[in-house]
Amino acid sequence: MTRHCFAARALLPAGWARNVRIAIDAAGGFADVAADTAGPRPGDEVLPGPVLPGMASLHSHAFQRAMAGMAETRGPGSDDFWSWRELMYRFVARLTPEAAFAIARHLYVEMLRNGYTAVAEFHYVHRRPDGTAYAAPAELLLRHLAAAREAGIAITLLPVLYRWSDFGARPLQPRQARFGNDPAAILAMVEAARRAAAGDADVRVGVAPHSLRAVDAASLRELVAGLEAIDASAPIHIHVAEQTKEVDDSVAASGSRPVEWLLSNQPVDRRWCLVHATHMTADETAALARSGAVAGLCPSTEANLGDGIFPLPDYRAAGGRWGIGGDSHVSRDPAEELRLLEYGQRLALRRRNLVAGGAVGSPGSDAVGTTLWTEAAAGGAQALGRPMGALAAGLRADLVELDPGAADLHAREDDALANALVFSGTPGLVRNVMVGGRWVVRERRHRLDDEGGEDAYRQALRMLLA
Ligand code: NGQ
Ligand code: ZN
Repeated sequence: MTRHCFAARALLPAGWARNVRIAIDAAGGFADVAADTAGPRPGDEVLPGPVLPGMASLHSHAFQRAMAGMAETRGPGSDDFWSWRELMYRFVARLTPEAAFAIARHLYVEMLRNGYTAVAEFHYVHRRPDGTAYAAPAELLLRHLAAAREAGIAITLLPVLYRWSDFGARPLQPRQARFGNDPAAILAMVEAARRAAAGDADVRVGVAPHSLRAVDAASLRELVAGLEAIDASAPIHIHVAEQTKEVDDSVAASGSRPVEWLLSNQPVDRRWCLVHATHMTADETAALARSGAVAGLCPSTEANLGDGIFPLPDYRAAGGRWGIGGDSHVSRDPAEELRLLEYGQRLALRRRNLVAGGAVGSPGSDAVGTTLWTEAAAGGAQALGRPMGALAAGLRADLVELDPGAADLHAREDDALANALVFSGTPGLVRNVMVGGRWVVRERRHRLDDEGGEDAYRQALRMLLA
């Protein structure tokens, strides 16, 4: 049966609209979204607060949530991305399937509360600490599916191919033993995840070659061809050019920069998400934009790890698509990620209001908050391979209603609402969240609040941090 919500104000693909009547079908999709209607009809669920499309987080390593704040003490040398990675490896060595589940479920509920309705889980911890396979090789991957289902967030599962420790097919180091696999093993995980999720409209499965450091050219070709044979439009995500060392090592190994190499050696198109892509030349920036792929920007993690600043104005000017990811989850709030994204550009360029105005696929708005939310939601949807990212017929019914009583939204309309969401710096402006037609957060409450989800997370922390 079709039901209806009535939103006094909603952010539609063409911009903010009033008196929006939203029809939701029995399968959890938007059947119709009509602006400027006469008003709610009897039986409509009235949403007095501003309504926005649900946001996708296009890059997550869920287990890293439990490390947030644990790597902020100066070590013996000069700390950087690579010394952070050593701490992360020590932490991941203790991860159990039960802890992975408890952390992911806790994280996904936190994300929902702030307006994320879907996540791409870039999952590479496949093996036991000693490097042997679990009885079911997709054990840990499928724990994330179970966590997403209990939380009520949509998920795109991306089992990761991690074969080598560096360019030149260097063997894995002992602390990377939990990650290792070959393309056939990853494709078997894709099949296992697809079986576990059969018929579920809120689950998608793709793959992630970890990086050009961790995957050689032949393995990458084999993985992509194998995935295409299973699902020709499935997402493919890869970390690329996050650190200048990777760029230098890539040039030393192949004569090409990482993004340059990918664009000339792989069929990079709209299925692909290049995560970070921080360090690009002007030619790479324009070519990536033309490819139709999504740039996966993770502003809070990139700041935390000292990665650098993505050339977003040039990339957008060339028509580039982009979205946001929580990555190591030092933030779980899309408004905060978007604010940091714009602020990084302001700090680098010493100007203001940089992510605004029209871009490919969006009429654009001069309001930065509206532009950031609209473009990140659309790019995130593409990267997840999930019909979402806008309030529009045919897409999954994912929406976020802000608190109509919040002082920071008071006496504001339209673009000023999105600007307040992103730039007022006030957390907790989200009140209700719907995923695939189901309310998962109501009046800021989640079903698991009363069911001990927090206890399992605390237990995992005690074990991991002991
Ligand atoms: C990861 N994280 O896979 O968790 C990586 C670190 C690596 C980020 N790049 C490991 N932010 O890239 O080798
Ligand atoms: Zn990552």
